[in-house]
Amino acid sequence: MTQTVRLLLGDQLSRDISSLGDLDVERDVVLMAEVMAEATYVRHHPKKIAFVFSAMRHFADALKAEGVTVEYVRLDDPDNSGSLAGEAQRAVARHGAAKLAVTEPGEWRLAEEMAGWQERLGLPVEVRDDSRFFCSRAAFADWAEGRKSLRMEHFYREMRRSTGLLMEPDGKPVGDRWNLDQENRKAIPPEVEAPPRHGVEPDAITQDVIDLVAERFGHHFGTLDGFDFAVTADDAKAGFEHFVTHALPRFGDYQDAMRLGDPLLFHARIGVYLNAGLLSPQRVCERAEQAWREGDAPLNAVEGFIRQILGWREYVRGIYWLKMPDYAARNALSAERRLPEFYWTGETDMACLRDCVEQTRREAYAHHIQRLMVLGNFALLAGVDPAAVNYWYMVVYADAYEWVELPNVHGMAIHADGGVMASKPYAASGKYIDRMSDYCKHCRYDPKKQLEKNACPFNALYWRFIMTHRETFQGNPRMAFPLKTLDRMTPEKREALHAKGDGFLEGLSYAEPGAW
Ligand code: FAD
Ligand code: DLZ
Ligand code: SF4
Repeated sequence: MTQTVRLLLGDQLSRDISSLGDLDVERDVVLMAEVMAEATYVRHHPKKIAFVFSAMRHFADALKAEGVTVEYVRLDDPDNSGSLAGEAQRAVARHGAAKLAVTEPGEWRLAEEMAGWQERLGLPVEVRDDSRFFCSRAAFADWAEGRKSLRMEHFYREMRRSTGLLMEPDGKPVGDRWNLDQENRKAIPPEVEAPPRHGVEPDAITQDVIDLVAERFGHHFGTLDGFDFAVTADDAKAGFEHFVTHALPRFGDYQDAMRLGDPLLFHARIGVYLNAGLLSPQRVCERAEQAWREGDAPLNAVEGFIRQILGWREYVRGIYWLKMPDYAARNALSAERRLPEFYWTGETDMACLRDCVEQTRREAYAHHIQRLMVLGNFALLAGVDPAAVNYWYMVVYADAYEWVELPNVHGMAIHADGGVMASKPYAASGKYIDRMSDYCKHCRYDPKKQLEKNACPFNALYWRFIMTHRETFQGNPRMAFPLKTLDRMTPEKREALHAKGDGFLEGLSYAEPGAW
């Protein structure tokens, strides 16, 4: 008799995951299932679905090669029940299992559902901690306990201390500074070429999956053309090594830079692998530190990179589990507008937004500053309903899982959490985008103009945003400068900027909720 059915989810593709910890190769069955419920709870980008299914199939084959009994249910299996619960139910019945073991899922909706499985399936269901993170949910809750503000920087220092990453033996940070962010804000000169990109040609398994996804999910936002994600741990590792050699040395300098038609610049494109379990955050950080210790990359690059993973990634997960489910329902700035249609079509004459949307459709990828300061900034300034913004981000990126998407969007980008994550909104005018990119050179608008016909829409929208929320921001020292600048404007100028912002928003087309 089968002892334990071990359910492995599509983002749990790590050999050392807790659900496989005490695997009995003779008696246990590992269950993996491609199900409609997970492929459609939002209409994910087809490249994300293809990545997940292909990575699942490769992982299952690797387990089988070890002698593990794997029950793999394909999406087009005629008996597929369509949901994880249904597949778990079928598998325990088929094998007469004594227990179901699973590592906790990364999303609240599934964790809630699993809480009822024991009763539904009529056997013990053991939900284990996900130990792939540096910081457990309980340790984060301990850190947060009693604190007035939960700033990433404080958390990050604790994590540096507890892991010893980039630390001197005497407990000081290497280089005597915790954070070199000031050195990570350079614009990228036109003569600096981005390194060649690492990609993997689809093999037969991936090609099969691409065909399946094209048939079933081809109508979702995004294209499958040019699929080049790694789908095995070895290839993801090779992709990361490629980054360490070619991009890490200048990752710090150009972390915030953007360039039209250049999706990656010096970024790693490893979020998709880390979140699915193909890469380990610990090993990635250790490897980056090694590159610095061996003189292959400067400290501003390596500290900046490690901060993203050891700091931001762990911190957003902690916030998510600490604050859910109320967090998702917050709408601190009372934003209620529908999502502009161009987020789906790319049809806008704003060059920055057009490039970011088109790239997102093509790649299921955009780097941080594109997500935050172009796409997110516009949604913030326009006052788009947080639910619509979060839905969009969950759909379009291959690395999107709610535990990491929600705090980044809701908290960082659109300030819907009222300041849990960020002490001020990341609102910016066209000036910021002009400084950090070459987008404005390709745009019919002028980032230096405010009220003229060809004035960059971000400018009026920025001031309209500050005016709309002035009472909320009054007394926030980090908003003192824009509020003072606003006060120095003549009432006529304020009125004209407000009206220009209104007029621009009135002229946009908006997506019907549910249309995508
Ligand atoms: P790099 O710039 O090369 O950074 C390396 C790694 O650091 C990333 O792979 C990622 O694991 C980690 N990292 C960097 N910034 C963050 C961050 N703010 N939060 C968590 N991890 C971070 N990341 C996701 O994984 N999934 C999402 O759905 C997601 N949605 C986002 C939405 C918005 C509005 C914003 C502002 C950020 C979002 N991020 C998300 C964080 C970040 O933008 C992506 O992790 C990053 O762009 C992935 O590309 P990369 O691997 O090339 O990252
Ligand atoms: C993202 C995803 C997709 C598209 N499909 C599946 C699937 O068919 N089967 C599965 O086990 N997991 C899938 N996943 C990943 C899950 O959505 C993910 O485990 C949850 O969102 C929790 O993070
Ligand atoms: Fe974007 Fe404004 Fe620059 Fe055009 S001018 S690319 S809209 S920031």
